[in-house]
Amino acid sequence: MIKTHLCKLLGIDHPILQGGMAWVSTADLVVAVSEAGALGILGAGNAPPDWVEGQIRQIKARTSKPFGVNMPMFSAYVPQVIDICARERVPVVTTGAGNPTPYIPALRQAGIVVMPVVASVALAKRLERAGADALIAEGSESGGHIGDVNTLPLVPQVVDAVRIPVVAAGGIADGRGLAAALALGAVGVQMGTRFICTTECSVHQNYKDMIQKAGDRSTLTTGHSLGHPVRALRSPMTRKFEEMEQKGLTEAELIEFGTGKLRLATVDGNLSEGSFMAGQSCGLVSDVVPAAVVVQRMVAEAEAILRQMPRYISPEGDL
Ligand code: TUI
Repeated sequence: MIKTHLCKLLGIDHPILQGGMAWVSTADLVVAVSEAGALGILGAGNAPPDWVEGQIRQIKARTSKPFGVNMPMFSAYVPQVIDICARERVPVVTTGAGNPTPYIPALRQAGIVVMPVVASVALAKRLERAGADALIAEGSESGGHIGDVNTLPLVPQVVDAVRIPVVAAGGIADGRGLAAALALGAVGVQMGTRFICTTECSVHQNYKDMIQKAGDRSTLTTGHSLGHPVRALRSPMTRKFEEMEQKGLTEAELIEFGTGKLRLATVDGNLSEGSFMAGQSCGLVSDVVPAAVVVQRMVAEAEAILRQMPRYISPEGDL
């Protein structure tokens, strides 16, 4: 077992969060991860409030363990989803893709643990002042919408800048990543890509196949011209998007082209048009296993690594 403050804060057995992913982390995956003793997080994305409410009810009917809901700040339904989370007594809310400061008081008042995703030290400091319970420092190795600082430098800088607990995200897919995150001062990790390749994740098989086949250089970022870089697996869609950006198409045209492409990947497995968002850790993922196996493997591997560490400081050395 690896126990940190995160386990106590959230009431979980293992210091591992499954990142909330729109169209990807639906009730089936959330229940599996939470039942495994980590924290499953529903990806609310831009989904209508009725759908989010239905998913939360399904999760509560199938597990009594803690779980979370992630809401990106660009969702059209943020206030309604917050009301639902308060009414349904959702234990944890994570936010992403923006500054959630205006919503923190309402969430805390409802007894919800608030954990915003940050990609910079500046926002980390602001959100600590605004009342966040903990932060998720997400480096640009992550999939989807990202900032511009990598995980290895970002996490310790955020840890130094705030007093609240910090979770590391971006580029982590195994026990080595968990051990490294703890060494950086984080209290745990959040992973997205690794959890896509689980038996309980409901995305199209093509998505899982692409991640399993991917290597270290299989992802790229697009959307820099929009100021919102997105990391995804290289595909016909990302090539087309790159061409359109190079041609200097307007923001509205690029957004129109991009809209709906994530759903084409997750639901339809559309290889030519879908946007298969994934992090650079895709090169570390080579099987599809139950979420509980991901969690158990990861903890066992991190534990073995941490136990071996004293050999580097013993006077005799082991070399
Ligand atoms: O939110 C994410 N990742 C996402 S959201 C998403 S949905 C999507 N669908 C289609 C196209 C594009 C996106 C896919 N992936 N991660 C959390 C995250 N938040 N990463 C970086 C940030 C972030 C960036 C800037 C958080 C705050 C921020 O603040 C800017 C400000 O307003 O101060």
